[in-house]
Amino acid sequence: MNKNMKKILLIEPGARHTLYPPIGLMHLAAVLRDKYQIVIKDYSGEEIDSYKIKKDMESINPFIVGIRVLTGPPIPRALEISRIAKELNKIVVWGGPHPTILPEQTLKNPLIDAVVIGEGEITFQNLLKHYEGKKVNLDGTGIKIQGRIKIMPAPKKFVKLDEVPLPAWDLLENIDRYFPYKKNNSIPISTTRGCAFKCGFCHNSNSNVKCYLGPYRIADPKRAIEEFKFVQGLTKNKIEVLDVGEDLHLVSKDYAKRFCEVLNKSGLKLKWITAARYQVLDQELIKMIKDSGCVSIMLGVESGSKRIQKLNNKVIDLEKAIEIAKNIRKNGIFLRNTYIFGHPTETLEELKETINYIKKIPADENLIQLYRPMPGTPYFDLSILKNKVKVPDNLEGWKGFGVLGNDLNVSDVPDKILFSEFYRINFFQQIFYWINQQRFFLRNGLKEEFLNNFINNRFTFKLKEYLETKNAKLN
Ligand code: B12
Repeated sequence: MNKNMKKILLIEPGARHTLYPPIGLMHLAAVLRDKYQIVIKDYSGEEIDSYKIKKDMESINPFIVGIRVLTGPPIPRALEISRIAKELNKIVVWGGPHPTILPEQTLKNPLIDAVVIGEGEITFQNLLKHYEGKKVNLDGTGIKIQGRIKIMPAPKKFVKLDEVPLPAWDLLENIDRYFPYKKNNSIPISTTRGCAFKCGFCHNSNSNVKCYLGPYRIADPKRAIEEFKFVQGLTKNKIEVLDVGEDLHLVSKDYAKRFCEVLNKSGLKLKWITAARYQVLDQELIKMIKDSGCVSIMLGVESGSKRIQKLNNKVIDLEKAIEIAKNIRKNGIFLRNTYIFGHPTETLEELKETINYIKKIPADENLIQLYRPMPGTPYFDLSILKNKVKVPDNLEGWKGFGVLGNDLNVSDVPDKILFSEFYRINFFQQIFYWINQQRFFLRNGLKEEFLNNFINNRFTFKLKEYLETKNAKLN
C-alpha cells in the first residue's frame, strides 16, 4: 500500500441485531484499493457509539466517508455517522439501495454531499476523481453544486463480474467474528447483479434500479470457489458452507448444472445453500444439486392464492410446487418456503388460502413475513394508490420502514385478524423450525451447532403480541 494515496473510509452502519459481512463495501474496495488507501468499518450487530465512531474517524482521517444505506433502521444510524463526519469536515457520500431509490430526497439532507445510484464500482471512482478536482463523467451519481441538487442519468457501463478483483475480505477488521464456530461456518458470497424477474415486493423490480444496476448478470461459478479459498486463508476457523442464496441464485437449469459441475470438479466437498424459483426445479436438478453438496434451499411461495401470485408476478404452479417440495425433502435438502401475509389488496379469503396451503406443502421452515412496504417497488406504488401508506417527505421518515411492529396493514384483511394470524402461525412455525434444525444438525453430525442452537437460540417470535392478538378468530 502506497502511503501517499488518499484515504477513503467505507462504513456499513448495519442494524443493531444483525452481524453480516459488508459485502457491498468489499466489492467497492476491491476496485479502489490500487488507487486509494481503503479502510472499512462495519458497525453492524452493535449499538452506534458516537464517541467511538468519532475516535475511529479522527484516527483514520479520510478524505471521503462513504456509507452504505438500506431503507429502515440503518437510516438514523447512517445519519449519526454522517453528522460526525461533517463535524470533522469530511465529504459524505451515500450509496446502496436507499439513495438509489430516492437520490433527490436523500441529498436534501444537509449532512449528505453526494449519492451513488446503483452499483458503485465505476461511478464512485468517477465521483472521487471529481472531488480531486478532475473533470469527469458523473453519470449515475447525484451531487450538490452551490447548494443545488443535480442527479445524473444512469451510466451505460456496468461491472463485468468476472473481470473485477475478488471482494476485499482481507480489509475487514477481525474477520473471525463473521465465522464464529471452529468448523462448519458458512460464507455469504454475492454472485449476481440485477435480477431477471420483477416480483411485486422486491427492490430489484423497480425500473430505475433495473436501469442503474444494468442487465442481469451472474458471475462464473469458479469465482465463488476462488473467493471461498481466499477467505478460508484469512480466518483461523473452518468454513465448510457456501451461502450463495442472495436474492436469487439458481435462475436457470443450465446455470444450475454448471454451478454443480464446477463444485464437483473443485474436489472441495463443500456444502452449499441456495435460493431458487419453483419453476426452475425438477427431479433431475434436485438430485444433481443434492449430489454436489446442496444442503439448504430457499423458495418463495409468498401466497396460496392464484390472484395474489399473479399480482406478485411470481406465478408458480401451486400443485406442482407440492410435488417439488416433497422431492426436495426426500433428498434430505433443508427446505425453507417463504410467505408474505398482508399483500396489498389481499382479502381474508386469500389469506385463508395461504394458511391452508402452508398446511399442504411440506417444508422444514416456513418463513412468514408481514408485508412491509419498501420504496420504489410495484407493491409500494399500489399501496400508495390505495391510500394505505403515507410517504415520508424527508429522509428521517423512512426509519420505521421494513420494521415489524409498526402495525402497518396495506391489505384488505381486517387488522386484528392479520396480526393475530401472523403472530399465531409464527409462534408455532418457529418452534417447528427449531426442532427441524436440531434434527438436521444431528443427521449431519453438526454437534457444535446443535449445542449452540440449544443453548443460545433466541426465538424471535413476539410472545407478547401473540398473546395480545390471540382472541381474534379467523373463522
Ligand atoms: C444479505 C442481505 C440481507 C442480510 C444482511 C443485511 C445487509 N446488511 O445487507 C439480512 C438477511 C440480515 C437482510 C435483512 C433485510 N433485508 Co436484505 N438483503 C440482502 C441481500 C440479499 C444481499 C446484500 C448484498 O450483499 N448485496 C451485494 C452487494 C454487492 O450489493 P450492495 O450492497 O447493494 O452494494 C453495491 C451498490 O449498492 C453500491 N453501494 C453499496 N454501498 C455503497 C456505499 C457507497 C459509499 C457507494 C459509493 C456505493 C455503494 O455499490 C456496491 C457494489 O456495486 C440484498 C439484495 C441484493 N442483491 O443486494 C437484500 C436487500 C438489501 N435487503 C432488503 C430488505 C428489504 C431487507 C429487510 C428489511 C427484509 C425484512 N423485511 O426483514 C431486512 C432488514 C435489513 C436491515 N434493516 O438491516 C432489500 C433492501 C431494499 C431497501 N430499499 O433498502 C434488498 C435490496 C432486497 C430486495 N431485493 O428487495 N438482508
